[in-house]
Amino acid sequence: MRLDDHPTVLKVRASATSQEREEPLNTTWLKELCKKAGADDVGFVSIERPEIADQKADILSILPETKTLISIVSRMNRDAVRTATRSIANHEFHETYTSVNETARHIVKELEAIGIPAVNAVAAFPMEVQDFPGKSWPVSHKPIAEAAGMGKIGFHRNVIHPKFGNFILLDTILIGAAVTDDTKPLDYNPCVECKLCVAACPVEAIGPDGSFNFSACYSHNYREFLGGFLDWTEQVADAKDKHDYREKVSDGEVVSMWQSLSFKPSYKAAYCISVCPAGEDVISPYLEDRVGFAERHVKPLQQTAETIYVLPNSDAETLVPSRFPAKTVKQVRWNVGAKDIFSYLFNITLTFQRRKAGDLNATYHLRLTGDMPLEATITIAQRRIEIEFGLTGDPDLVIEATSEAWMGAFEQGFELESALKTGDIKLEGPFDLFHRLADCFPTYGDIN
Ligand code: B12
Ligand code: SF4
Repeated sequence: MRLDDHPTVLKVRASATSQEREEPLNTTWLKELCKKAGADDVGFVSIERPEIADQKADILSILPETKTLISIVSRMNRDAVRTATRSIANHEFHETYTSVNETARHIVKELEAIGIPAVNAVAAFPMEVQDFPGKSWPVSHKPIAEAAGMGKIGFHRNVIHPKFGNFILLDTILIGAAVTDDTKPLDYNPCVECKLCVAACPVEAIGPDGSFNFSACYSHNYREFLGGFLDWTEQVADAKDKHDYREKVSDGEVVSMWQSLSFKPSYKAAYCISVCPAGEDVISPYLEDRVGFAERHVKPLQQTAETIYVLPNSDAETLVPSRFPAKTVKQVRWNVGAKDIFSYLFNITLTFQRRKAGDLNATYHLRLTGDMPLEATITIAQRRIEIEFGLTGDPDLVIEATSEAWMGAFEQGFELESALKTGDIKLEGPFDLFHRLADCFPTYGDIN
């Protein structure tokens, strides 16, 4: 049969709805469509906007026709997210993830029906995790939401909506059409810098100076997600017998893992979101009685008796027993392994421990030799770390090392003296600064 005579071709050609559409799409109409589909708020960002330039290539690899991004906001029920009964809070997170994805799918269907290419970039999991620990999220919703005027990133690094506060989850739809009007970013940040998020986080992932300790949040809050699951399977594999296993993992932990695998994974905390008073709909009780607000919403979380997962020699390990006597710490392994020296250097920014850095103020020149030669400058000052490629500024210590020796330098059992003897590491400057640098990180490697 000739293609021109095929029933599909004949039907399409005879059809009046030959998928013609007017472009640019009218944003009043599009906003109405999104709200009808269930979005609580919505904004539009052109693919050409500078705020999202670093994401453009990733976005076009998902949908090459993309011209506009629709940022979708879905509200969570506040008291469910706030309660110290975290199974209820977790249910609220998961139900909202499901509903924001359903809203986005519905919008995509409507757009596809009128001939507009569209893809829901998905609110959370599933992600591209097969490349773990590489970047697994196809699209970063937070910067898109900020560009679309849906809110601003607050002290705790979550987007705070001007009205709904941080009790929202985000999603992005990529569409192959231009729109009449882009929405503009907010001209203020709804975060009131009360630092209740700092007070509530059991692992101080949000530093009082606004820094974010990725490894602290990831090791505790995400115990029953990616890396924590790898660690748990290794505990099973390494156990000599059931008694040995029971010593390492409590029945409650096993059952909790079962629940996460059977239903949806449980966040261990997410307390930063629970306690945030920002946003027009949220802030009144805080304005009326700040102490009372903290008693009601922060204290119950601080006083919850629970296991807190920490990396060996991390800030959290030291901090939890003194700040939260009701909580018990348990060491876990850092398993966001690095495949090459670039990801290794990035990895150390994720595991930097600000309190352990203390008053260290030093510039390190790192010269890596061998298969993966590289030069980098590491600066530690005011409890923050910065890494730049190339050698800049006056170094306090020059470290020359083979890439392998350098990658092993923070592992359990590393001995500087032997590395200096073999010549795998050479230092120019006070040796003490090498130890001070290593002390800024938790101990990587196996837990005894
Ligand atoms: C990666 C991720 C995380 C990471 C990093 C968090 C972070 N601050 O970025 C971890 C696992 C720690 C995490 C925790 C949580 N997350 Co989260 N997370 C994401 C994800 C997938 C991407 C975030 C992102 O864009 N990061 C890049 C830039 C924009 O953020 P950044 O702060 O500058 O970067 C930090 C990290 O991302 C990290 N990083 C950057 N690049 C890379 C690359 C690699 C390989 C690695 C390992 C790390 C890493 O280093 C940076 C410095 O700390 C998004 C979903 C999505 N697809 O967008 C949800 C998202 C940001 N998470 C969300 C939520 C709710 C949470 C939690 C409350 C847990 C929960 N119940 O869901 C906690 C809150 C922790 C906090 N205070 O930030 C919501 C936030 C909603 C809002 N109102 O803003 C999002 C948007 C999901 C959604 N669909 O709504 N999350
Ligand atoms: S709890 Fe306070 S400091 Fe933290 S994000 Fe919310 S408003 Fe900002």
